[in-house]
Amino acid sequence: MSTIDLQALIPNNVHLGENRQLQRALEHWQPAFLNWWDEMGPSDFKAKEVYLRTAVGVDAQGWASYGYTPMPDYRWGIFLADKEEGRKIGFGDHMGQDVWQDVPGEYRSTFRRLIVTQGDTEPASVEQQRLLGHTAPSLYDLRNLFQVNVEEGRHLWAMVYLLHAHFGRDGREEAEELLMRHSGDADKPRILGTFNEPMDNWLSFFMFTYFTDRDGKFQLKSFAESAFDPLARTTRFMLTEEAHHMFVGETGVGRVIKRTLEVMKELDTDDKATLRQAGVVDLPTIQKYLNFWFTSSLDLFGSESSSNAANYFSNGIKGRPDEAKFADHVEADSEMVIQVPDGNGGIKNETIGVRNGMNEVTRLEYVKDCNIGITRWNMAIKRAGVQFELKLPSTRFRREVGVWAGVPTDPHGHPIAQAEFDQRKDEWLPNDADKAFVKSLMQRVTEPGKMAAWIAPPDRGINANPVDYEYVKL
Ligand code: BYC
Repeated sequence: MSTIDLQALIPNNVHLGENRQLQRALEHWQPAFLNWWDEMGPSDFKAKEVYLRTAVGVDAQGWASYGYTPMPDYRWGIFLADKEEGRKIGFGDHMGQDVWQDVPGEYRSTFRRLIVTQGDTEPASVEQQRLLGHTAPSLYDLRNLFQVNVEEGRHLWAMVYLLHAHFGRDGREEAEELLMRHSGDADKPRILGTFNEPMDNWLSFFMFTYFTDRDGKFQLKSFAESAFDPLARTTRFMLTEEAHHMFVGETGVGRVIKRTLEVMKELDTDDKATLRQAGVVDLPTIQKYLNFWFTSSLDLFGSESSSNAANYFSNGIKGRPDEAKFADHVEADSEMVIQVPDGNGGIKNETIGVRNGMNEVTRLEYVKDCNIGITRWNMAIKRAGVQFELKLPSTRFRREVGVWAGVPTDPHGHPIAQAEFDQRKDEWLPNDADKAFVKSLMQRVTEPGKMAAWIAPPDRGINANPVDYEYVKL
């Protein structure tokens, strides 16, 4: 097992102390990061003690420690999963060869671009969630928000380490740029669409951690297969932290639904206006938020047919999530069928090479994974005796990237006229009134164990502590 240097200015298990030049470069970037955190991270909670989990190692048994920490003192470090001796490339044209400890020159710019894209999403999400602390529905939720935020900060460190260690001056410049682009900035926005969406309410936060962090899971799993071993090891450890973020999303949405069901039962109604009057989010509105964040996250997988994706796979840069479970790891001539617009308002099948279809393969795995939580939420709705089912919309609905970009369809994926889409979009996606209502519920609750009226308490607290533990000392 690798040794962890926790005393170092930058905690790490990459023997940073043995590479003075790299250490100096990262120590130079560190104040810029802290400055960014100060300006763009969670606003106004700097001095507060938060009950946080901190990564202190990569051993599955005890990789994290829990304790009160003001967020700016969080020990952001560099942790790579342990090296697998003799690891071979598991897919593509270099299959069976030794993995790379450094980036081959011919793939340098591609790796750099992908690492930058991955790195860009991490601080972007912190920026998006910057103001949510002011309207947290409980101290438990406030702590979870901050936990997610500091770990996204650590994931930025993970990518910045790779840029500094393997991409020389270009890498250092890119690392600086990662702190210069900002979510929603008109001049220097974040790279991917979803990460520029505003987020002013906790229902969106829970949908984001359920759907968008899950894209993170699948992209990280694809990198965990990479022939570039330091990238594979970094992302494998990031996945350990990522699981909690999706837990926050799944249980968060589940608790909103639970509370709505309680009030539906109490008042014996499913009338939207009555439920809103009673201060809970009606189920059709939850469906609209789901539609929005799911479809936005679908775009993050890129186009259904992509020569970029084919190159990543052929060259061993990015595999499929859980590559080992596929029968053919080369897919030299294999084909698959995707659905594309036929140009006349219909849908047609198109056969493409599997290599070109890698984004779609990964997207379909993602959709399956998304459905697991939907099934659980629907079970709770059914148990409450309510006739309503949440559903994932079609992967053709409201797309802005890929073959369905800009093609109007209904949530079932049936192509419709633009005029019909424009007329009906308020039925399918949060409209101004929905947004104003959800926002109006966002009132801060700070007494330990108390919850805002629109959300049920969690089943249990963090790290075996009770739900009414003082998770943030305000
Ligand atoms: N918005 O050939 P295509 C996470 C661009 S989330 C704007 O289909 P490709 C996290 C694309 O960049 C995981 N632009 O793309 C979650 C390309 O531009 P260039 C983040 C987009 O390369 C929550 C062009 O369109 N990680 O970790 O096959 C909280 C042509 O597209 C979008 C990664 O994304 C979009 N949605 O695949 C915190 C992994 N989609 O190069 C963190 C790294 C595509 O022609 N990124 N474009 O200028 C990748 O692997 C690939 O870049 C993509 C796109 C899968 C995103």
